[in-house]
Amino acid sequence: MQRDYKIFELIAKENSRQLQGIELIASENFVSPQVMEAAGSILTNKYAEGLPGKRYYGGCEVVDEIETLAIERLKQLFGATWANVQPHSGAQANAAVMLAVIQPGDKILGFNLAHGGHLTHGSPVNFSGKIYRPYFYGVEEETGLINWAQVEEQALKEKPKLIICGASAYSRDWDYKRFREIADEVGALLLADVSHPSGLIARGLLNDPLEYCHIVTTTTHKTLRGPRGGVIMMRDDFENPFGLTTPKGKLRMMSSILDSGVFPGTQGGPLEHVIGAKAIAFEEALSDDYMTYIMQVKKNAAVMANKLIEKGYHIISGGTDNHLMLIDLRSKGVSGKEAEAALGKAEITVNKNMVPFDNQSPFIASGIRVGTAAMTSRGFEETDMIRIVDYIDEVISNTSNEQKIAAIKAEIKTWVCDYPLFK
Ligand code: DSN
Repeated sequence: MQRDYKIFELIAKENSRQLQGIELIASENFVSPQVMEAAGSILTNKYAEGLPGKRYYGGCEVVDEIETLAIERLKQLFGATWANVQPHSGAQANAAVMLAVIQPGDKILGFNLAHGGHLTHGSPVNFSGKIYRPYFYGVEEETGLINWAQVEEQALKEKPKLIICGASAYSRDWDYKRFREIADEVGALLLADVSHPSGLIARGLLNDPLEYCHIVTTTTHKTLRGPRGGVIMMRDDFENPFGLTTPKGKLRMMSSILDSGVFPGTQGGPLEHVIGAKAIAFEEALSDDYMTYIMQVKKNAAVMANKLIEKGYHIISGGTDNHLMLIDLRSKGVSGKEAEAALGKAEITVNKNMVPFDNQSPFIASGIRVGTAAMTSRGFEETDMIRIVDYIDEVISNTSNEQKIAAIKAEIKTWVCDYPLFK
């Protein structure tokens, strides 16, 4: 077979891009070489529909061992008693949960996308908003913190079947206990999607969603630093409240219903090469090295937020408890789109992001979201965060000064190329 030089040239080009730039997209990270090795392995050749020990294809003995290890390691990492490691992504994990626990037309209550929520929490352009009836809570305009009065009011008024907590752009910790009290009051199931902060949660740096939420989903590639993918977990399995029975007439357990939500509900064959890579990432996340890493992620984010505030930037909610922050640029007279483009020219990669109560469209947006998980994997520490903020500020204060931005890009390239992608 002829080598596909075109694609490998492009991969090399992307490698240089990653190496030469400052990666601040809060949902990205750099994985270890062994995670990449497993993800690029011959496991991709295997079909394994079903679950370990219960497959629809022969020859699954080895992948059964791999998938079982992934499940066991994930359970250990989060103190879960049940897990499914097959979702191809966080969106797929949420789709599987919703398919399993609610019916088309049922009401759901999630965090408003425009305030930092996620598409799969009920956005009208997503399956979750098309198949189900979405209602939302947001943050308070003044504080940028969860608007509890709105959560309670919406829950009591609409009596949703499912309440979702978790976000894509919220820098504070979540009070899962309070959400559970509200869910219990209205008879809703509670799902936490902790895709962003799951690495911090796993190592006890943030509240534990599994203590109060019926079901927890997360991606595996953000702070958890694994391959791209998703998982679903529970700490306490329970009999389904919908009256679904086994062939023997017993109420089915939620674990079995959630497993069916993944396969055959929303997915076909699991990606065993990715599951192998997930297993490695979970073991890494249990290590002392990862503990040092994730503590540094949090410290770096706090330093970055403080330095930005010192320079006159408005951080939504006034700071961060996790790895990310949402910067409102309205006071700087620059849109999120302009900031993203100008920073991009300097090889500082961020994403424009709507801020709560934004008066711009999502394509323009008034803010940017930044996170520290990726650069911390490259070995960046507090002083490096201060230098990054200085660069961000220089670019944002000079968005149309091409010469200045080119000089910053050159400086950044010389600086960051000394750091490997994964330290
Ligand atoms: N795209 C992810 C993020 O950036 O948060 C969520 O799906």
